[in-house]
Amino acid sequence: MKICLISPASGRWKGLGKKKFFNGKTFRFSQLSLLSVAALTPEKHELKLIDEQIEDVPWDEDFDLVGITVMTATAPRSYELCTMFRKRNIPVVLGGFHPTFNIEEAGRYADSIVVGPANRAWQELLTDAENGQLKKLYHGVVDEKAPLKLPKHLLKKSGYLSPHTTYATLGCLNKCSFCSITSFYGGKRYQRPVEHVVAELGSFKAKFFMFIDDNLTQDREYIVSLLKAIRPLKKKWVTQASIEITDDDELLALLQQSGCAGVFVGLESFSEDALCSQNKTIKQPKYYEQAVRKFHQYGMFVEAGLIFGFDSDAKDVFETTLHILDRIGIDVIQASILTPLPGTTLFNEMKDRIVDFNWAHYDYKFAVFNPALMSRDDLKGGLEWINKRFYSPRRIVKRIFRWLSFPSGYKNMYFPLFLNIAYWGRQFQFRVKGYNPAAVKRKEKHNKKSGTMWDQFRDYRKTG
Ligand code: B12
Ligand code: SF4
Repeated sequence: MKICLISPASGRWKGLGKKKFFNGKTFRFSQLSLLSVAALTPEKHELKLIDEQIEDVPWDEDFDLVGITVMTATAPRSYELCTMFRKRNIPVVLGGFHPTFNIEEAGRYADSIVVGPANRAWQELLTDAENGQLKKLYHGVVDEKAPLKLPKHLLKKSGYLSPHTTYATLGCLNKCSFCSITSFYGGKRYQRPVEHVVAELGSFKAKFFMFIDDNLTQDREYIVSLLKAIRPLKKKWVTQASIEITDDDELLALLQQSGCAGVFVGLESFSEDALCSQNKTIKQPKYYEQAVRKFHQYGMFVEAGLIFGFDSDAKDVFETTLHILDRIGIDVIQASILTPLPGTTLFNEMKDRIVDFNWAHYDYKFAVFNPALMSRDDLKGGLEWINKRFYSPRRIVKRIFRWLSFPSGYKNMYFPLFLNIAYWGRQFQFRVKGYNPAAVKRKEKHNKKSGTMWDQFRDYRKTG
């Protein structure tokens, strides 16, 4: 069969990679979802892999089967593609997080749905498709013992920061209520044999790679043996990690020696109330400064994941957060709006407060529910404001000088510098403006007291 696997994109993401400047290459670092599906495909089939952020869907080609990977934010575009392909009598299969949690909805658009991982399900589905007997639903399983032999030649490599991404573990044992991982992996965590990971890393031609693991460091015994095994490869890499590891100097030293240049840490908020409301109290915010210092001491930059829109977040949360970020020395941020993704505990808790069910808005940049202490516009405006302020050229320069003052700062300087410029470019390219809702409130108060010139003029006219 001739099979086309598609990673869809819509709105400003579609074709973003074709732009000359700030084309989002930095953020397009993994296609493991589709590459993993491709790797499970017997060689007798012909495969094409399309990433809509970099290339167009080849409408003039004939395919026997189309497979689409779907996140909630890309669901509307995926359904559009389903309709267009099915008009041409080409059967379409949907897989990934969104169809897994929305079987009925996805089933209205596609011929088949793969729930969970592709392993086993995809091979069975292909046999059924060849026999013209596609079933509506397939359930997959994780196979952590299978070596990853990913057909990376299918990628348009120039469109990615690095085609060298991999994982050592899948899933996470924590239960943060806004996160889809716990439900997707049934609260379990899977670990690949260390020797498989090392063999795969050894095959990477480039020095730099990325672990996409959600919580790489959760099992100490495993991570220690993995780090010791990858140390001789002399690679440079980044990953997501939990802040609690900053209590473990031996582990931090091993991370540094094995080439870890930086970590993405989900700090989420500096409010303890907010973290408690989401089952996320791994470390209290008062320890964040000390933790960041520890990462820096071991030569790792810190990208903080931040979420806004918790019920305890008032209008001043953006300026307060910016102030703390400057003070504690965070190098990079990824700021998001609290988003109740289907399949999460948060979604069930918030169902009645959601006012926007357009899935395309579930990309962490829109307020899809009514926040408790501000308006939806304030939440969106505040998020854009903090992004713009944090990535202002003045702050970037300051951060880079601070970074250079660290003992071996110049060695890994490339990473925070590159990320800061990339994020600045994104705000610039998407014409992000935003506003500080707290400042607007202050201004309103001030205006009420003294009255604006227009108010005075109007009053004057009224009273003659
Ligand atoms: C790397 C990554 C990205 C990369 C690349 C994504 C990619 N397609 O390769 C980038 C940076 C682009 C990205 C962007 C976003 N991401 Co992201 N991302 C991830 C991450 C960390 C790893 C994905 C991965 O490679 N996993 C490893 C592979 C092997 O597993 P997999 O993707 O689940 O694929 C398996 C199955 O799902 C299934 N499958 C998947 N697709 C298909 C298709 C077919 C046809 C079949 C048969 C099977 C199948 O088979 C695969 C093999 O077993 C995940 C977290 C995670 N652990 O999955 C979040 C995650 C997928 N991202 C998420 C989100 C929300 C986003 C964003 C919307 C927001 C953001 N800021 O992160 C944007 C989307 C922007 C847009 N509009 O397009 C959420 C999705 C939740 C949801 N319900 O949609 C996740 C789960 C993170 C989380 N903790 O909640 N992401
Ligand atoms: S947010 Fe991070 S720590 Fe929490 S469940 Fe998801 S992956 Fe685990």
